[in-house]
Amino acid sequence: TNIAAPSTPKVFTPKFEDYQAVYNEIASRLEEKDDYDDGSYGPVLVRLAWHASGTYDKETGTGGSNGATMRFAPEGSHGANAGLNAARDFLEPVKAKFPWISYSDLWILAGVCSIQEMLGPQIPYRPGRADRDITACTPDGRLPDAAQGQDHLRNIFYRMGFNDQEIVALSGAHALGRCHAKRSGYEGPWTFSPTVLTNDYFKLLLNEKWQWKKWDGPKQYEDKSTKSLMMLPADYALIQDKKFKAYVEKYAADNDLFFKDFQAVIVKLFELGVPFAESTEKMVFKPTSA
Ligand code: ZEM
Repeated sequence: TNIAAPSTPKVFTPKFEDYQAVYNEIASRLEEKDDYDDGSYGPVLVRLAWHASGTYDKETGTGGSNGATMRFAPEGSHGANAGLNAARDFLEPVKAKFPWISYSDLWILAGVCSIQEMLGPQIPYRPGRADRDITACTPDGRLPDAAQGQDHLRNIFYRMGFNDQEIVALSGAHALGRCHAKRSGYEGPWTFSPTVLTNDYFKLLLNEKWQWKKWDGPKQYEDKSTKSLMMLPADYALIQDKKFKAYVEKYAADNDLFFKDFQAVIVKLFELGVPFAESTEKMVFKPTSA
């Protein structure tokens, strides 16, 4: 008689193709749901990935994208995260279709996908983030305050481990998306093409004349000629500070340099505090336009 050997339970180990399938699903939802904002959920998905990562503190090793702790009320209801439920809700059906991926990996993959689909540089991706519980929520105040200037930016971004050049390169993400009065109090987009990643943020910051917007909202700048674009005090600080301004000038003059430096710094941001296994493969996803 045959005695069957006890069968080993099958553990699903996702491979590159599986992550590419998640990428493709996010990309097709981006295309399909084009009635949101300026025609894309891409910018708010980039903001979700940034706010998940930007809580990192290099001294204590706390915060960062490993954990997806913004799912829980203490962190989800921090003022800085207002409105990001739109991005999290957008991704729920993707999570339901691919339940093996952690929220933490999914949010970062959505940021990577959005940047590529909005014609930015290719962003190499490594999976390996695990969701953590409510006790891993970070305290309020770790993300930058738009009302403040260069000293504050340095305090916040040095805490994550970034230098001046990296602060400026990261800020170029404001080529994308807009401010929503109901979320942050601020209003309007930074560029005329908020669903395409370009170095226009730097060009406009340098070349437009900026004046205080006359309104009863928080202090923000508007461009003098069309009054349809905006800059936050924290954006304007990048041309008030000599060291920052030198990088703004470089990126305004050279989109390839901006893309190269943005790619490097966004990978660093997305991987802050993530304990990858040494063997973790770097994946480069195929954009849908390629
Ligand atoms: Zn933002 N950002 N950000 N940012 N951000 C907003 C929107 C977006 C700051 C900030 O206060 C704000 C980085 C850095 C900094 C994006 C990406 C990145 C908004 C508007 C504010 C107020 C929110 C709203 O009302 O919806 C400050 C002070 C920063 C310090 C430098 C970095 C770094 C980013 C990515 C790498 C993006 C894509 C948006 C647009 C979101 C959307 O919904 O359109």
